[in-house]
Amino acid sequence: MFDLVIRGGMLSTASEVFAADLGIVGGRIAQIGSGLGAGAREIDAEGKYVLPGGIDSHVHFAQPSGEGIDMADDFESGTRSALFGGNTTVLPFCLPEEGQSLREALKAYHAKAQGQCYTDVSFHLIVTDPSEAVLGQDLPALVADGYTSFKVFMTYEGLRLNDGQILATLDTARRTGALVMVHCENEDAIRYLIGRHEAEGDVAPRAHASTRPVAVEREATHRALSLAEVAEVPIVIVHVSNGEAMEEIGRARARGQKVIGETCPQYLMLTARDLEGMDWEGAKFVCSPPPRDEAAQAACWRGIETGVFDLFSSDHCPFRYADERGKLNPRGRTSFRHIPNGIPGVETRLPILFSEGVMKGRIDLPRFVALTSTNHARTYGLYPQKGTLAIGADADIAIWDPAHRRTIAHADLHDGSDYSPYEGLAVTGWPTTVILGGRVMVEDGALLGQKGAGQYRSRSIPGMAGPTPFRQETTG
Ligand code: DUC
Ligand code: ZN
Ligand code: ZN
Ligand code: ZN
Repeated sequence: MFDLVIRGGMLSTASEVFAADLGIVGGRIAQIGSGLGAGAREIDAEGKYVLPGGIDSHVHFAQPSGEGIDMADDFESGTRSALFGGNTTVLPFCLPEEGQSLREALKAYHAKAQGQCYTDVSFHLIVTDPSEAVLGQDLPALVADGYTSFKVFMTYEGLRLNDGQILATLDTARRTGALVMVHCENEDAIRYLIGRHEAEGDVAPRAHASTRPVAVEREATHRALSLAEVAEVPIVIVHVSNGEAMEEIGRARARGQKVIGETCPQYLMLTARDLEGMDWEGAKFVCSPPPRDEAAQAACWRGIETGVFDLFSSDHCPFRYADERGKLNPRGRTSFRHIPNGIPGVETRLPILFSEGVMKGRIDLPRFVALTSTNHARTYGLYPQKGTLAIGADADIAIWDPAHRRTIAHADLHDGSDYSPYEGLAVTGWPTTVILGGRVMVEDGALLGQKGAGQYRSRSIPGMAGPTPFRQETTG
């Protein structure tokens, strides 16, 4: 007897689509096949797709964002929104505050997440202080404890690392097997452009995009890839926004480098013109890198189709729009430079790619599953426990109704922000039932699960569990 049987659905993994029933026992997938025996509970999935739960490996929840600014989501609202968008695991960032060690910061993030989550959670570590003690002792100990990925920034005062610091961090990754994600934008070039625009009185949100042009991202992408080549480590280039940065990734791969590329919904669906809205409304679309133009969108779609991108993540980084402590903070009203960077999107990531990608015939269902779940698990050390439908894997499942049509409206979403950048977008297909570890959390769009059902998950060394390890054993 199964605890739960999902009957009559069309299953998809990252490699194949097939009709089958799926039986769950003890929170794990116990059997996949036709005519399975009875379950204590049964779900009729006739006419539906049964997919591995989405894994969003790039989200920001409850992250301190500077004086007077609040992030709109804590772990409760952020994971609830993720869940309703078909996700069962999210990977937010742990950002140490001034003077805090990574270990102390993690303690604080665990405390914020404890008992609050609707999805499983794991943390990336943002490295802001690559001192000898951090690189030599703290990080290796944290990797051994299952925090196996770091993020480094090439932009933002207070976060950015210089090339030597990035190399030193990459070297720690080389020694420990951790994986480094890089935010690629040239801070000095941005500073220069901000100075020019402000001197001309060009301070509206649109100037955010003008001061972070493609060249700034392309150069930093090239530099990050070169540093990874020198350090002989794989690297993740996060939130790639345009074709020129993609070409850098292609060239590095042609040289034999292992590069994981990530893009996000904003680079497929938005352009810099969205930053031009009346009365500072463009602030709603301020994120970094900024959305670009139609040619960049088309390039990113090509990257989704052809494999330049392995990961499609939301980069959910929510601030409230009509809020003194959000996008419309008093200083942000004086210059785009003070508008917090980031937009919400954890709930709309999967429906947008399903509708615009799968339903419009740009990608097939296995590619959708790879981009939204399997590759995230493989890349960050959660596979094969997560990211696939296989016997023994966690029963983390999203049941998609491909006939469900809706127009995205923030009023229907579950995050803590007060707008969606995709308001008014018509989509076809929605994950109407979501199952976490065998528990039905959302059914036909209604919340059944309890907060706290989502657990912290430690991770193994990235890439090692997949069929193609990132680092081959070298002989001599
Ligand atoms: N980088 C991110 O990854 N997210 C939001 C803002 C940023 O610059
Ligand atoms: Zn970033
Ligand atoms: Zn200008
Ligand atoms: Zn981000």
